[in-house]
Amino acid sequence: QEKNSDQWPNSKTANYDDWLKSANKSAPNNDASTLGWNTPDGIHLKALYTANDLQDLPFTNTLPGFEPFLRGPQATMYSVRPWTIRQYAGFSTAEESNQFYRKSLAAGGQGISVAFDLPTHRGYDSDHPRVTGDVGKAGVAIDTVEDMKVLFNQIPLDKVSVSMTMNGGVLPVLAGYIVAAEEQGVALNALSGTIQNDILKEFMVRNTYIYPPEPSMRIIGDIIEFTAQKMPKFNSISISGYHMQEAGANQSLELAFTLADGKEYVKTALAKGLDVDEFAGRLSFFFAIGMNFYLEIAKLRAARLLWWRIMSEFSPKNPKSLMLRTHCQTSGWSLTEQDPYNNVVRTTVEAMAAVFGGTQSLHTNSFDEAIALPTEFSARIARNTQLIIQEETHITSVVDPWAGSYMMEKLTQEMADKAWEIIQEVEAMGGMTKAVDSGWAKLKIEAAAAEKQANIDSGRDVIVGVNKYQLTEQDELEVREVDNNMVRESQVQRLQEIKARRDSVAVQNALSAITAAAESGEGNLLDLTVQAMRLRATVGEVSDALESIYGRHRADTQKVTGVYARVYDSAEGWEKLQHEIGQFAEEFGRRPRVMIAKLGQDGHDRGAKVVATAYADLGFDVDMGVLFQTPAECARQAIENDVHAVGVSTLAAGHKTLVPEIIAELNRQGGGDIVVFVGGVIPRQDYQFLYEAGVQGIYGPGTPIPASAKDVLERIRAHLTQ
Ligand code: 2CP
Repeated sequence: QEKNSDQWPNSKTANYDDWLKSANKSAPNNDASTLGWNTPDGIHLKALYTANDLQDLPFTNTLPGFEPFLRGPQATMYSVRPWTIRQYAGFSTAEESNQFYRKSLAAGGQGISVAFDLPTHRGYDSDHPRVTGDVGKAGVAIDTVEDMKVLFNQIPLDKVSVSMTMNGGVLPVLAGYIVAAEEQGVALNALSGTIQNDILKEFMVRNTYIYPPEPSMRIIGDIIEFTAQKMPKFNSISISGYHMQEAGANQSLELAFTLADGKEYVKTALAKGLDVDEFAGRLSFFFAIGMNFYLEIAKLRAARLLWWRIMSEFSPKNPKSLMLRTHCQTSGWSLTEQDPYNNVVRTTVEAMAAVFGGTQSLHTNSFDEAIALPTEFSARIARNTQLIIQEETHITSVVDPWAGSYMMEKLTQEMADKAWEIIQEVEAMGGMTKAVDSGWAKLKIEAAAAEKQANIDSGRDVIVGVNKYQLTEQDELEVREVDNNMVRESQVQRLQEIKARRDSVAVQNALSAITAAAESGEGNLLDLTVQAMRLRATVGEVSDALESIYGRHRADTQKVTGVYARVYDSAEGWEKLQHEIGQFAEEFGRRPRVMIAKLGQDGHDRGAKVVATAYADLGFDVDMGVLFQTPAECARQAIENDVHAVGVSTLAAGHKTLVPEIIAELNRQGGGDIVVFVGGVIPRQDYQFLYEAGVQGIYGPGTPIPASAKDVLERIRAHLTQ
């Protein structure tokens, strides 16, 4: 008998056991229960999720714009207003960066995000002798309000929101922006934007701190107080996990440490006597979005859930105090130097994860960022990636589209639980300041980084074009180069003119008031800095005024051991290389000794730390250079420690100035026999220049560490036997 074609046929129902039986047939070892992926967080991402996975989950039926905000801080999210396209940029002089911002706003950018150069981050004026290789390199050089005014020329600061990535040098930079706005005729309470102002992660991973932790926390408290009272539309902090993931942290570690940092800042502001609702609604966050697509979406959903949980403890009355709002940036670490157009695809996938996770603001990386600063072309593709998602795909029409997915709901809760465990561990230590101070948090991230690198070097984690499907030949890529000397000269000239024009006595008095407030603990440091910057004090002078009381923080150089070897040592060649190092020791009476150094103000030390760990695991004697060394200081340490080789890790484009200088210093101080090699972000166009300067080996991103180690060993040997 024919069935009624208007009705669906009955479906035979299957249960999970039926599925397992069937799946086992095609699964390796006939065991489908292990299919999927064990994430570095210790979560098992299963091959199949079912309705059973939703049982017992407490938050699968909530709504966006309402507690616990898992589904988003706004009721309508992107269906009314998509996230802000906010591309982080800045290089060379204020004039050049201003041109770049204006073009980018005209072409669809929706907010500004300023990258400052490393001297500004570390509180040095452009004429300081420690920063010759760094001025204008990885961001724009700012010395005074005059630079700030040029930076924002013809950009209406009452309309365009401005994010500034600044931590160590936060007082003079934020004050400079405030005064520039004032002189544009914009009232303080009309300013909207965000200052990064997150010092705890600087001590863990980013390293652009100036003062030790305690006074640094006071500065943050003063900024939160000032902005809460006078700049109601300004986000006083961007509590950042981004750099933790960039430094190697897995998603749950990034999430946990970031939220624990957030809690610490809340406590700092409360200790100043502020009411939680006065400031909590203007705390914002910043996460990295890497290639673990599902985990990243889950991470953002879990972040909102956990922040609501944490903030509930402080009993705020305004729901905004419970909401996590965040900026995201696609992962710079996931970009490859090899076959770089693949990076457009990576960035697109990551951008989609950020959007599915419900970010408020997004930076998409340019495909050439593993090599140099973005060109206009690569910056356009990066911006258009977001515009295409916003305006062509209709992804924005639906709020939290992954809600209700068996997998996504389960994963969100698992991510929240994993991070919560770590947060509890931090609490047991007495909070994040203590966890950071003891070095524990940093080592946790470094261990994760070493493990990740070993997984890549041994081929377990695939990176297309790097450890699989490599190109035999690669076309040269056009890169942007900054003429560092030109920028420095023009900055120095402007500094001299300003110093000649200003009322030096008034400036000196304003600086003394800052020093006095630092010493007494009284007064608001941002308020006092605004007064000094109005009078044309410089970034360096304000920093010195504070440093005279606070001192400069020096990081210790502990490193993890054994982690790289544990993951890698099953792979081919490991034992052979260890054996060769043993032979070297027998032959020359000691192990090969290398110093891994960072020069100038480049504090990105993930690569340096991972290499140091792996080399030590292989059997080298390894010394770590002190961060922020000048070439002369580095050469002295290398000679005193009697190393065979110095490896310079460079990520901030200072190599063409600093590497020839270290070689010259080694020669000058009697260490001409020390082999110099270089690793990090170096455009291929610069290789010949470095070889001619005397560099013996260059190991770009993606070089397996054992391969570089073998090469270094051979070069040392050749040197000793020549
Ligand atoms: C948004 N709004 C809405 C809706 N969506 N109102 C009603 N319905 C909606 N659906 C409102 C918001 O409430 C807000 O108004 C306004 O629109 C703007 O939206 P927003 O979501 O606050 O976006 P935003 O102004 O872009 O702010 C986003 C963040 C902010 C995350 C809160 O902190 C930010 O822009 N951060 C960027 C940080 C950054 O760029 N960092 C650069 C890192 P109200 O404000 O009136 O509520 S560079 C990193 C490098 C790597 C480094 O560090 O070295």
